[in-house]
Amino acid sequence: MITFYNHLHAQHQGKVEMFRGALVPCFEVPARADHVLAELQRRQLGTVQNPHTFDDSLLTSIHSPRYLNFLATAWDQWVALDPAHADKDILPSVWPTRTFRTDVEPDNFAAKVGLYSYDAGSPFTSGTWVAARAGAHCALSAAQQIIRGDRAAFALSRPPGHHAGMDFFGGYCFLNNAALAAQYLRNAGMQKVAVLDVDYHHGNGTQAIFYDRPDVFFASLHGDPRTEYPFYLGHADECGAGAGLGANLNLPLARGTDYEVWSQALETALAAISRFGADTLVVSLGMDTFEGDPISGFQLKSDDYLRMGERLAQLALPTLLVFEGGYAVDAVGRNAVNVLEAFA
Ligand code: SP5
Ligand code: ZN
Repeated sequence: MITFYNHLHAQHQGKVEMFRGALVPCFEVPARADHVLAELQRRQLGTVQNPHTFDDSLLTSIHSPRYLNFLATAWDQWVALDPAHADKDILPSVWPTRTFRTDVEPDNFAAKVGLYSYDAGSPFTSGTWVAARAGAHCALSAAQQIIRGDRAAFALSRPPGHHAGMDFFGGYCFLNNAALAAQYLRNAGMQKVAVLDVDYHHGNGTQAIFYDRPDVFFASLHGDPRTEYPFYLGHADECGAGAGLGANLNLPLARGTDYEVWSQALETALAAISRFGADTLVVSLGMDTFEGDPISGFQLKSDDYLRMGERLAQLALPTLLVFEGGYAVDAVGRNAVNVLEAFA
């Protein structure tokens, strides 16, 4: 399986995120992707390439022009406010919640940051736009590889993507790589694309992007949002809307879930994907379901990822895997490559 590796990922390097009233070191660190790359190379699992470049206009297939403009200019606006900002991360501190307007873009920079975000855990840094854009290009390159006839492709990138919406960042995500890939596949002639999100956290961005569409099925296994991030989406009664009714499936699971229970939910998701009649599969491959993950609550073991990879391969669909979360840095390479090796 070919891997498109985001060679610019380390340019996104947040320092701190907000947690319980304090700024704590980021969990989403460059070493995550470095370890996956090293393990891929150690096991010699196919070629690794830098992404192809794509026109920025492809990003507007998913994201709004004003959001993309914000991402592209945010760092310069931040440093223009005060040169001393150059060694500080951008974090939002004010948001337009219910009853506020979001149609008027404010001039004030802090207000813009809040307009385009939903949490204080996702620092925007000097290289965030460059890294996120190259990451989107990894996902698009992998989609192109599928269209060219490959059975599978892997987009190895950070920052991750599945929490990013049409016009907002959050959950360490800025551009929705899986959604961009799914839309690329649709534009290139695939008729029914299924996105299977196995990250510990619900893929709220991906769900929202495709919620009213019948052509992209979204299925997610995740920690129950009553207790787990991102809290405000991901419940079992979210089934899609309008023409997309029936094309969204959420399988929230309790903290402490192990592979025996998790894999039963996987069977439910795979059966729904089959009934949908998917011709292509995009997997949001988060590794934060691991028992050793520092911010998550499932109990999957390293060997379980071999079983996961085998099971995904049995669907016999062209499959694009996109790296998402996973914060047990020392294990993330082993676990991710277990999925890929068993799949191949
Ligand atoms: C892509 C992805 O996995 N994003 C996850 C974003 C989670 N952000 C909230 C993290 C809360 C951290 N809690 C720290 C608990 C320490 N015991
Ligand atoms: Zn996650």
